[in-house]
Amino acid sequence: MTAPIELWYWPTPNGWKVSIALEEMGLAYEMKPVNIGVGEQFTPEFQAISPNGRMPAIVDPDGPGGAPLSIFESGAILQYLGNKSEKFYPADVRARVEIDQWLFWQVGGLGPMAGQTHHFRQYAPAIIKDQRQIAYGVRRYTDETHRLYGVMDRRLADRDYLAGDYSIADMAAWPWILPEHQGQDLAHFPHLAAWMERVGERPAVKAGRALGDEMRRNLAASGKAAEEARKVLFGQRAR
Ligand SMILES: N[C@@H](CCC(=O)N[C@@H](CS)C(=O)NCC(=O)O)C(=O)O
Repeated sequence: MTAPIELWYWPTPNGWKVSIALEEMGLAYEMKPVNIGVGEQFTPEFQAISPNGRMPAIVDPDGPGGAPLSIFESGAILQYLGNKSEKFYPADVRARVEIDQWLFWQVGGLGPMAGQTHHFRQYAPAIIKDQRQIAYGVRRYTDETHRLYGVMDRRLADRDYLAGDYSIADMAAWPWILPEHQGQDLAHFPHLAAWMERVGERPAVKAGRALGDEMRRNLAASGKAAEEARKVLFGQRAR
């Protein structure tokens, strides 16, 4: 029996993409917590796997040729797992290009933009005293997230999934639709709302989304631990 894939993980939207994929593909894995609120992303052990100091990352002890392989960046991980399992990422070039477009749209657009929306709406108010200083950021990223929701809604108007059959593109995007944290109302996006429900009902999505839930801390909360975590996450300069 081969050793399980190591999943270096913390329960956040980027982490959920990979926990959902591993569950969907039925690949054996072992979760290695990376508590990003206390700085575990900066340890030499983790940075040897993920030089950008961000999770998720994986180590497959049974990589190509039987040798171990480590991977950082959620999009690259999803492509690798899709190739390995031969599930949710067909080899046909047209099908694959369709998926890759939406996967890259998520990792280069929806994820970073919605991430900034979270930052300005949820965390910045606890860091910046003068709320006028964050108003532009709130508006800029909330509006951009609104636009991206619209792109997805139009795409899903005549299909059930982003790129043909259910795929790694859906696994990447689903964890990032968090309307209550992003100043959005799904009532304006009926096709996106239906897709959220369709994907969210899948047992593997439920299991991946729940992985390590008990470890999660509300960074927007008051209290010493949340304040310390905000310093770790939002006070970074070159190390
Ligand atoms: N582009 C990366 C983004 C990963 C990312 O930003 N991860 C966040 C959590 S969602 C993280 O590790 N943050 C730690 C930090 O900011 O120090 C990916 O898609 O994997």
